[in-house]
Amino acid sequence: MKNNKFKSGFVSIVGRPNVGKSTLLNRILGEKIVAVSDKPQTTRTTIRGILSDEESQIVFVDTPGIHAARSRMNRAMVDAAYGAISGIDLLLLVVDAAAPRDDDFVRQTAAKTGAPVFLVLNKVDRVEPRERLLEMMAALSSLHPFAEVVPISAQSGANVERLVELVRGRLPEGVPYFPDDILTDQPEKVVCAELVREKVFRLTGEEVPYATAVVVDSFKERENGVIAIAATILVEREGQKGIVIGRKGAMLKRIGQAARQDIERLLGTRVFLELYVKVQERWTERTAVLRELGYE
Ligand SMILES: Nc1nc2c(ncn2[C@@H]2O[C@H](COP(=O)(O)OP(=O)(O)OP(=O)(O)O)[C@@H](O)[C@H]2O)c(=O)[nH]1
Ligand SMILES: [Mg+2]
Repeated sequence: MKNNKFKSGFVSIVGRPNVGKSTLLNRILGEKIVAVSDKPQTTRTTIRGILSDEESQIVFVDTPGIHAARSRMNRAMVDAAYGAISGIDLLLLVVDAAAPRDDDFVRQTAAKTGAPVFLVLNKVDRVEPRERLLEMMAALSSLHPFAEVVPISAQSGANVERLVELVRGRLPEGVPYFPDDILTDQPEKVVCAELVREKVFRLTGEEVPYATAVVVDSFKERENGVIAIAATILVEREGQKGIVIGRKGAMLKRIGQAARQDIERLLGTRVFLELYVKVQERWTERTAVLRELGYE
């Protein structure tokens, strides 16, 4: 018989845009449930990813990158990230080890929580030589009494298991918050919408991703086990609609194919995905739409 008591807790993942927070969550869970792209501000809402085993349940909270927000939607994103800093058991403050240091941000963000803070240096695969990484760890360590300073590569997975071990070691005793067989508290529909949105982020250029939202209109399991999903890609202008559809529908087809593959992997079944594109002017500034999309 085990004499260890069950442990559980909430662990928020925060940091600047594009440092690899969502990549880390997907890596920890071993499944892709949140959107990742090489463009900043990919994540728009807080999303919980749940890691359960016999002795513990860790509820990781992925958050939008903290930045100087101007638009209404971006302000809501940053508010959501700050909202995830309090009332938690542990904070993972992620920095890009290959980017210039951002000491004020690190110091101020770490000071905002009452919880212990792990400083996570991500993208160490891009830091050469090793001495540089050690120097950086030493310099950053002096900014806050961090409970741990952990270098990782979310992309390759290097040291991520070790990070999870350290997180587990910090959890208080407690009961599981969620059933042990779910990866996220988001409905499947919402995860699927995110995976479609990710493809728009990845496959289209500069302006379009930021003008895009995705809503799953229907999600039905057919008798043959195939899941039929219909989703609408919202954009702000006609020109953007043209880009998303592409020449003879080529772009929409690529988006659909890539999204379907991810969704099939996640759901473990064949998927029939139908995509529509709709212009909704200035939706990123409209409260009602932002609410409906869960961004505000
Ligand atoms: N080389 C390298 N790239 C990484 C690593 N982790 C993430 N990336 C890349 O960094 C980019 C941003 O990753 P995301 O996970 O979307 O970053 P994020 O912090 O969630 O970004 P926002 O949601 O915009 O705040 C993507 O192109 C990733 O593939 C890593 O360990 N090494
Ligand atoms: Mg993200």
